[in-house]
Amino acid sequence: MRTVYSPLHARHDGGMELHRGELVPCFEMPVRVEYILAAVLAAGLPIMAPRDFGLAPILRVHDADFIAFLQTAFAQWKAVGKDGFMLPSGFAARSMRQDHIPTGINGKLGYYAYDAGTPIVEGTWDAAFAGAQSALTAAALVAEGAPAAYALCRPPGHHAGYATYGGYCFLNNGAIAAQFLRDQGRARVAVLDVDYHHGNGTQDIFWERADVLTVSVHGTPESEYPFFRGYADERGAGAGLGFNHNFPLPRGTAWDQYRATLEEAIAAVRAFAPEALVVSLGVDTYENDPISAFKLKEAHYPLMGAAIAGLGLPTVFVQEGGYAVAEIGRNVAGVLTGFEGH
Ligand code: OKP
Ligand code: ZN
Repeated sequence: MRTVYSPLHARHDGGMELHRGELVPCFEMPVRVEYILAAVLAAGLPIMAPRDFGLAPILRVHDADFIAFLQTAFAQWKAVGKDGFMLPSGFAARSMRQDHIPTGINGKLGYYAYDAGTPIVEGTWDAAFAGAQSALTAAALVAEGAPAAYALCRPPGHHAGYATYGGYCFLNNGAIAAQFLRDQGRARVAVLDVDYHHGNGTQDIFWERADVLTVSVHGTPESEYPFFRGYADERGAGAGLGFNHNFPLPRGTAWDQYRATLEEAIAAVRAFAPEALVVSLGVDTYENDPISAFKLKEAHYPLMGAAIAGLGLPTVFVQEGGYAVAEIGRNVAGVLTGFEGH
């Protein structure tokens, strides 16, 4: 399968994030991509640049005012004399107004963001836009008949909702790819999210939809980010009721338990009989990940890829998390080669 990659990802270099009460250097850093690129090249996957699909397929899953905010936020920050990176410091939480978007930049940040760990810098929009184009290009390859394609997106996407950002994510690359496949005529599309963190943004976007199944296997939100989504009783609403499946697992989960749950998730995808699959591929399930607590080892990633390949579906892999930077490349390549060689 081909890897779609843009060097523009490097324009997003967030600086610092608020992590468990302390301002620390961002875990989600540009060098992650260099390790992944080296590993997928070593595994023999050809690299290509994204095509430009413009804004229209992004606006199929995101609110137009939210997108305008992402495009202009840094300029507004500069206009009030600031520079560097921006983090919100007040949020539209319970009992606060949800029906008014403040005109000032600090209010806007708190309106659209839901954590203080996702800095925006001058190049964030360019990087996020390029990542979305990579996801769209991978989806187009699959729509055109490729059995699989891999979008090396950065920043990640699965925490970005219809009109919200957080968890290092701004544009939901996996959701954009899934909607693109729908718009190319695939009647039912499934998103399988194997990142350590619940894919709350993808769940949000397709919550009331019966044509896009969302399935996530992740660390329990009782203790793990994003804390307020990802519980097993969240099953969708309206027409989408029964088309969202969450599989939270405890901290310390190792391969045997993980594999059994992954098989349940895969069975849910199979029962939906989708015409295409999007995999939100985070490898922060790895035992040495600095912000996560599963115990998967390098040897398990090819097994994960082979298990996903067992679905026999045209598949778009979209890069999400993974913060043990020196090892994530091998783990990503392990999933992709395990998928191809199953
Ligand atoms: C993004 B992805 C914990 C801070 C966690 C957010 C983690 C986002 C993960 N106190 N910060 O799903 O890999
Ligand atoms: Zn993650």
